[in-house]
Amino acid sequence: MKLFSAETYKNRRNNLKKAIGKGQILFLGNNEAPMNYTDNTFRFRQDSSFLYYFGINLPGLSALIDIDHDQEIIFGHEFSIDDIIWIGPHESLASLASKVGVEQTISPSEIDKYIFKNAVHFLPQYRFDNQIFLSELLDQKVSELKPSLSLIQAVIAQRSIKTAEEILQMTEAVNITRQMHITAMKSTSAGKMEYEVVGKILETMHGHNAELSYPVIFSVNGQTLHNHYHGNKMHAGQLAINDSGCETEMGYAGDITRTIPVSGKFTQKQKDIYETVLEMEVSSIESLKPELMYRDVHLSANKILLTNLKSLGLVNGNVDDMLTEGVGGLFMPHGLGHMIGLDVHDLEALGENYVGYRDGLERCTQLGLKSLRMAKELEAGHVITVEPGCYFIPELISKYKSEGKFKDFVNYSKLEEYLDFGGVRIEDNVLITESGYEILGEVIPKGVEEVEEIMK
Ligand SMILES: [Mn+2]
Repeated sequence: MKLFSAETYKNRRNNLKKAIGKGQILFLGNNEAPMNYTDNTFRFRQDSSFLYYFGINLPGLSALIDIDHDQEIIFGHEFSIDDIIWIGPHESLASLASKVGVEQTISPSEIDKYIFKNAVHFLPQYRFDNQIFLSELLDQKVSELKPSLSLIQAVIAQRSIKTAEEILQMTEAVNITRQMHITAMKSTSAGKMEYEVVGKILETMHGHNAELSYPVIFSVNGQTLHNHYHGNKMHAGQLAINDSGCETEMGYAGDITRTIPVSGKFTQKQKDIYETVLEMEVSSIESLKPELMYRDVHLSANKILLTNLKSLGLVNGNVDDMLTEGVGGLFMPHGLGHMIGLDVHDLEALGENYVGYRDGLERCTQLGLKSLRMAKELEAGHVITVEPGCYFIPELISKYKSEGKFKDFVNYSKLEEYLDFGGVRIEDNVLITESGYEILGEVIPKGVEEVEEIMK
């Protein structure tokens, strides 16, 4: 099992203890999740906060930091001979625990002897089995469990700032993801099925001992933002969106999107939209630096979108007025990006608004802005995705047209020509540095000529 040094985990826990001050902190690791019956399970994925503070990538664990008694305990079973018969010999839990700087391992059945029900901080639980476990442990109804706000905030503050060893992991994730994207570019052609390309993407990924950080989005219907259907035959003249990324053995994620022409060559009409999105992406990235509010970057990207759509005759009017009205949401109904780290949408299990918003910065309800997961000021050490897009969603266009929405701005008759266009999205993962930014990983082709060259 790949682990950072014991010092890394100890330092992380010590910083957390300082932030929380007193009481106890309980972290629940994940359990195996049954797929169709108990013994047939989904791929095991450890909880990211558990990984961050305790590193051990095994099911059935929980861990206690008792600040008042200066004690750290990992609760879990040692492997029995029955386990070993089925899964083979394993390093003992006690030995793994000592590698992450924890000297005490205790059977889970003892946990209630160590927990002070009124002094224990815990995070929001997204898995039902852990909700039930906590409910029974603390004698509270599931609906009445109260996660600790101070713990949520402390964990977010800590995990948001990536250290050099984490950046190495994330760079590795992006570099494998890059190979997945180059494979997709090389294996896409007219007449093939989408799933054939998805198969190649997965083959490349598994060949690097990586796993998906989220389900692959590969589709000629890119206007559907999270399209996991891969059953279409691809035709010349279509665009395919490939939004796929992997996580390393240690759980750090990459999240990259490229949009490619099925035929290997962009048409002029596709280029117009593609280069608009590319301009949004590049200019957003180039503006990144600490203290910049990410919501402003989202809005600047929208401004480029509206300016270019205006020159294509798809919208008319004053661009700033359109920005205020939220016209951009019709074409880009999602946010510019999100934090990324051990989770592909990093830390969202703790509450999206705690991650991307702050006191005095409320989430806007306009289409587009309402899906902006990261709005607050950037800090050195943040890693975020920059992923502008432009989509033509027939159902949304026809709804807005029939409601007369944005009728002073949107040229609905010209939009008729784009109803079968699909969509374009381009995404990179970017580290905020003291002096600006750094795109993680080796360059992944995104210029029109570069993409066409690879697809030749
Ligand atoms: Mn993303």
